[in-house]
Amino acid sequence: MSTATQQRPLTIALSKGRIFRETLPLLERAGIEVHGDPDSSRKLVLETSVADVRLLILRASDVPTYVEYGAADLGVAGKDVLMEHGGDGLYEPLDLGIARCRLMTAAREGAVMPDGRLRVATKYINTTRRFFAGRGQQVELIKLYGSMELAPVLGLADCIVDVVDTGGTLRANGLVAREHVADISSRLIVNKVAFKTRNRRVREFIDALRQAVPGDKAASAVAQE
Ligand code: PRT
Ligand code: MG
Repeated sequence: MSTATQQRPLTIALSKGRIFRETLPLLERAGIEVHGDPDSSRKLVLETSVADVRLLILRASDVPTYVEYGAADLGVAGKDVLMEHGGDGLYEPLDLGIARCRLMTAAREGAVMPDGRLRVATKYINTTRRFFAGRGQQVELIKLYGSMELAPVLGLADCIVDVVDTGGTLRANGLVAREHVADISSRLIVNKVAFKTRNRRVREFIDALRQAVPGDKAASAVAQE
Protein backbone atom coordinates (compact mmCIF):
# COMPACT_ATOMS: atom_id res chain seq x y z
CA MET A 1 0.00 0.00 0.00
CA SER A 2 1.78 3.11 -1.13
CA THR A 3 -0.59 5.81 -2.17
CA ALA A 4 0.62 9.41 -2.09
CA THR A 5 -1.26 10.19 1.14
CA GLN A 6 0.35 7.27 2.91
CA GLN A 7 3.82 8.56 2.13
CA ARG A 8 3.52 11.90 3.86
CA PRO A 9 4.87 11.62 7.40
CA LEU A 10 2.23 11.55 10.10
CA THR A 11 2.26 15.24 11.04
CA ILE A 12 1.46 16.26 14.61
CA ALA A 13 0.86 19.90 15.54
CA LEU A 14 1.49 21.25 19.01
CA SER A 15 2.69 24.37 20.82
CA LYS A 16 5.94 24.86 22.63
CA GLY A 17 6.04 25.60 26.34
CA ARG A 18 3.96 23.57 28.75
CA ILE A 19 2.11 21.49 26.15
CA PHE A 20 5.34 20.40 24.44
CA ARG A 21 7.01 19.66 27.79
CA GLU A 22 4.12 17.52 29.00
CA THR A 23 3.51 15.77 25.67
CA LEU A 24 7.15 14.71 25.33
CA PRO A 25 7.05 11.99 28.03
CA LEU A 26 3.83 10.60 26.53
CA LEU A 27 5.43 10.37 23.10
CA GLU A 28 8.48 8.72 24.64
CA ARG A 29 6.33 6.13 26.38
CA ALA A 30 4.70 5.53 23.00
CA GLY A 31 8.17 4.85 21.56
CA ILE A 32 8.63 8.21 19.81
CA GLU A 33 11.69 10.29 20.66
CA VAL A 34 11.69 13.88 19.48
CA HIS A 35 14.84 15.23 17.83
CA GLY A 36 15.36 18.81 19.02
CA ASP A 37 13.87 21.17 21.56
CA PRO A 38 11.63 24.05 20.43
CA ASP A 39 12.48 26.09 23.53
CA SER A 40 16.14 26.29 22.54
CA SER A 41 16.00 26.03 18.75
CA ARG A 42 14.04 27.97 16.18
CA LYS A 43 13.06 24.96 14.11
CA LEU A 44 9.34 24.74 13.53
CA VAL A 45 9.44 21.18 12.17
CA LEU A 46 10.96 18.49 14.38
CA GLU A 47 11.81 15.01 13.19
CA THR A 48 11.46 12.04 15.53
CA SER A 49 12.99 8.60 16.02
CA VAL A 50 10.07 7.20 14.06
CA ALA A 51 10.72 7.87 10.38
CA ASP A 52 7.12 8.61 9.46
CA VAL A 53 6.30 10.90 12.42
CA ARG A 54 7.17 14.62 12.60
CA LEU A 55 6.05 17.50 14.80
CA LEU A 56 5.02 21.05 13.86
CA ILE A 57 5.59 23.76 16.47
CA LEU A 58 2.76 26.31 16.30
CA ARG A 59 1.08 29.03 18.31
CA ALA A 60 -1.34 27.21 20.67
CA SER A 61 -4.41 28.84 19.16
CA ASP A 62 -3.35 27.86 15.61
CA VAL A 63 -3.16 24.11 16.32
CA PRO A 64 -6.87 23.36 15.66
CA THR A 65 -6.74 25.35 12.43
CA TYR A 66 -3.82 23.32 11.02
CA VAL A 67 -5.53 20.07 11.95
CA GLU A 68 -8.95 21.09 10.68
CA TYR A 69 -7.54 22.00 7.25
CA GLY A 70 -5.37 18.89 7.08
CA ALA A 71 -2.01 20.69 7.13
CA ALA A 72 -1.41 18.47 10.17
CA ASP A 73 -2.99 15.03 10.67
CA LEU A 74 -3.13 15.24 14.45
CA GLY A 75 -2.57 17.83 17.15
CA VAL A 76 -2.42 18.52 20.87
CA ALA A 77 -4.46 21.47 22.11
CA GLY A 78 -5.98 22.74 25.35
CA LYS A 79 -9.72 22.27 25.77
CA ASP A 80 -9.92 26.07 26.24
CA VAL A 81 -8.50 26.56 22.74
CA LEU A 82 -10.81 23.85 21.31
CA MET A 83 -13.94 25.28 22.93
CA GLU A 84 -13.11 28.66 21.47
CA HIS A 85 -12.26 27.28 18.01
CA GLY A 86 -15.40 25.15 17.69
CA GLY A 87 -15.05 21.44 17.11
CA ASP A 88 -16.92 20.63 13.88
CA GLY A 89 -13.95 19.85 11.68
CA LEU A 90 -12.11 17.73 14.23
CA TYR A 91 -12.23 14.47 16.13
CA GLU A 92 -11.15 14.59 19.75
CA PRO A 93 -10.42 10.96 20.62
CA LEU A 94 -8.24 11.29 23.68
CA ASP A 95 -7.92 13.37 26.86
CA LEU A 96 -4.17 13.46 27.51
CA GLY A 97 -4.69 14.71 31.06
CA ILE A 98 -1.85 17.26 30.73
CA ALA A 99 -1.62 21.05 31.11
CA ARG A 100 -4.57 20.97 33.48
CA CYS A 101 -6.21 24.17 34.66
CA ARG A 102 -9.64 25.76 35.04
CA LEU A 103 -11.39 28.37 32.94
CA MET A 104 -12.78 30.89 35.44
CA THR A 105 -14.29 34.32 35.71
CA ALA A 106 -12.30 36.64 37.95
CA ALA A 107 -12.74 40.14 39.31
CA ARG A 108 -11.12 42.56 41.75
CA GLU A 109 -11.32 41.39 45.31
CA GLY A 110 -14.52 42.76 46.85
CA ALA A 111 -15.78 44.20 43.57
CA VAL A 112 -19.54 44.54 43.24
CA MET A 113 -20.84 43.63 39.79
CA PRO A 114 -23.05 46.26 38.09
CA ASP A 115 -26.83 45.82 37.84
CA GLY A 116 -26.67 46.65 34.14
CA ARG A 117 -24.66 45.04 31.41
CA LEU A 118 -21.47 43.35 32.58
CA ARG A 119 -18.24 44.18 30.72
CA VAL A 120 -16.07 41.12 30.32
CA ALA A 121 -12.52 41.15 28.93
CA THR A 122 -11.14 37.88 27.54
CA LYS A 123 -9.37 36.17 24.69
CA TYR A 124 -12.12 33.51 24.83
CA ILE A 125 -14.87 35.58 23.19
CA ASN A 126 -17.05 32.71 21.89
CA THR A 127 -16.79 30.61 25.03
CA THR A 128 -17.53 33.61 27.24
CA ARG A 129 -20.56 34.67 25.19
CA ARG A 130 -21.92 31.11 25.42
CA PHE A 131 -21.28 30.88 29.16
CA PHE A 132 -23.19 34.07 30.01
CA ALA A 133 -25.90 33.43 27.41
CA GLY A 134 -26.45 30.05 29.10
CA ARG A 135 -27.54 31.90 32.21
CA GLY A 136 -29.58 34.48 30.31
CA GLN A 137 -27.07 37.25 30.90
CA GLN A 138 -26.12 39.68 28.15
CA VAL A 139 -22.58 40.96 28.39
CA GLU A 140 -20.35 43.40 26.60
CA LEU A 141 -17.26 41.51 25.42
CA ILE A 142 -13.85 43.10 25.09
CA LYS A 143 -11.35 41.03 23.11
CA LEU A 144 -7.82 40.94 24.52
CA TYR A 145 -4.80 38.89 23.48
CA GLY A 146 -2.95 38.73 26.80
CA SER A 147 -2.39 40.26 30.26
CA MET A 148 -6.12 39.92 30.90
CA GLU A 149 -5.54 40.44 34.63
CA LEU A 150 -4.93 44.15 34.07
CA ALA A 151 -8.37 44.87 32.62
CA PRO A 152 -10.39 44.91 35.89
CA VAL A 153 -7.59 46.72 37.72
CA LEU A 154 -7.69 49.61 35.25
CA GLY A 155 -11.47 49.67 34.93
CA LEU A 156 -11.49 48.40 31.36
CA ALA A 157 -13.81 45.58 32.40
CA ASP A 158 -15.82 44.37 35.42
CA CYS A 159 -14.36 40.91 35.14
CA ILE A 160 -12.28 38.60 32.96
CA VAL A 161 -12.52 35.03 31.75
CA ASP A 162 -9.14 33.28 31.74
CA VAL A 163 -7.44 30.01 32.58
CA VAL A 164 -6.20 29.66 36.13
CA ASP A 165 -3.75 27.11 37.47
CA THR A 166 -2.26 28.00 40.87
CA GLY A 167 -4.15 31.32 41.05
CA GLY A 168 -0.85 33.09 41.69
CA THR A 169 -1.24 35.45 38.75
CA LEU A 170 -4.72 36.52 39.85
CA ARG A 171 -3.55 37.05 43.42
CA ALA A 172 -0.51 39.04 42.35
CA ASN A 173 -2.87 41.45 40.60
CA GLY A 174 -5.49 41.78 43.33
CA LEU A 175 -8.05 39.57 41.59
CA VAL A 176 -10.06 36.59 42.84
CA ALA A 177 -11.59 33.74 40.88
CA ARG A 178 -15.39 33.74 40.99
CA GLU A 179 -17.25 31.39 38.70
CA HIS A 180 -16.11 28.11 37.22
CA VAL A 181 -16.59 27.97 33.44
CA ALA A 182 -14.86 24.67 32.58
CA ASP A 183 -12.19 22.19 33.64
CA ILE A 184 -9.36 22.21 31.10
CA SER A 185 -6.81 19.64 29.98
CA SER A 186 -5.12 19.03 26.65
CA ARG A 187 -6.67 16.77 24.05
CA LEU A 188 -5.42 14.82 21.09
CA ILE A 189 -7.26 16.03 17.99
CA VAL A 190 -7.46 14.38 14.59
CA ASN A 191 -8.25 15.61 11.09
CA LYS A 192 -11.45 13.91 9.91
CA VAL A 193 -10.15 13.08 6.44
CA ALA A 194 -6.87 11.67 7.77
CA PHE A 195 -8.87 9.53 10.18
CA LYS A 196 -10.61 7.92 7.21
CA THR A 197 -7.87 7.79 4.59
CA ARG A 198 -5.03 6.81 6.96
CA ASN A 199 -7.21 5.01 9.44
CA ARG A 200 -4.80 2.21 10.34
CA ARG A 201 -1.78 4.41 10.96
CA VAL A 202 -3.79 7.08 12.77
CA ARG A 203 -5.50 4.54 15.03
CA GLU A 204 -2.18 2.89 15.76
CA PHE A 205 -0.84 6.28 16.89
CA ILE A 206 -3.92 7.06 19.00
CA ASP A 207 -3.76 3.64 20.66
CA ALA A 208 -0.07 4.01 21.45
CA LEU A 209 -0.70 7.39 23.07
CA ARG A 210 -3.73 6.11 24.94
CA GLN A 211 -1.58 3.46 26.55
CA ALA A 212 1.01 6.11 27.42
CA VAL A 213 -1.51 8.22 29.36
CA PRO A 214 -1.26 7.28 33.03
CA GLY A 215 -4.28 5.98 34.96
CA ASP A 216 -7.72 6.24 33.46
CA LYS A 217 -7.43 9.89 32.46
CA ALA A 218 -7.87 8.81 28.89
CA ALA A 219 -11.41 9.11 27.71
CA SER A 220 -11.75 6.54 24.99
CA ALA A 221 -14.62 7.59 22.80
CA VAL A 222 -12.95 7.60 19.40
CA ALA A 223 -15.33 9.18 16.98
CA GLN A 224 -16.06 6.54 14.39
CA GLU A 225 -18.36 6.16 11.49
O1 PRT B 1 1.29 32.07 25.50
P1 PRT B 1 0.67 32.18 24.13
O2 PRT B 1 -0.11 33.45 23.94
O3 PRT B 1 1.60 31.85 23.00
O4 PRT B 1 -0.43 31.04 24.00
P2 PRT B 1 -1.17 30.28 25.16
O5 PRT B 1 -1.22 31.06 26.43
O6 PRT B 1 -2.48 29.81 24.58
O7 PRT B 1 -0.21 29.04 25.28
P3 PRT B 1 0.47 28.46 26.55
O8 PRT B 1 1.57 27.60 26.05
O9 PRT B 1 0.76 29.52 27.56
O10 PRT B 1 -0.68 27.54 27.13
C1 PRT B 1 -1.10 26.42 26.40
C2 PRT B 1 -2.27 25.75 27.13
O11 PRT B 1 -1.87 25.37 28.45
C3 PRT B 1 -3.49 26.63 27.34
O12 PRT B 1 -4.29 26.66 26.18
C4 PRT B 1 -4.19 25.87 28.48
O13 PRT B 1 -4.97 24.81 27.96
C5 PRT B 1 -3.02 25.24 29.26
N1 PRT B 1 -2.72 25.87 30.55
C6 PRT B 1 -2.60 25.18 31.73
C7 PRT B 1 -2.48 27.16 30.81
C8 PRT B 1 -2.25 27.26 32.19
N2 PRT B 1 -2.32 26.02 32.74
C9 PRT B 1 -1.96 28.56 32.76
N3 PRT B 1 -1.74 28.70 33.98
N4 PRT B 1 -2.44 28.25 30.01
C10 PRT B 1 -2.15 29.45 30.53
N5 PRT B 1 -1.92 29.65 31.88
C11 PRT B 1 -1.60 31.04 32.30
C12 PRT B 1 -2.62 31.68 33.23
O14 PRT B 1 -3.63 32.32 32.47
C13 PRT B 1 -1.77 32.69 33.97
O15 PRT B 1 -1.65 33.88 33.23
O16 PRT B 1 -0.39 31.01 33.03
C14 PRT B 1 -0.38 32.03 34.01
C15 PRT B 1 -0.04 31.40 35.34
O17 PRT B 1 -1.15 30.76 35.93
P4 PRT B 1 -1.33 30.68 37.51
O18 PRT B 1 -2.82 30.56 37.79
O19 PRT B 1 -0.60 29.45 37.95
O20 PRT B 1 -0.74 31.92 38.10
MG1 MG C 1 0.49 31.77 27.55
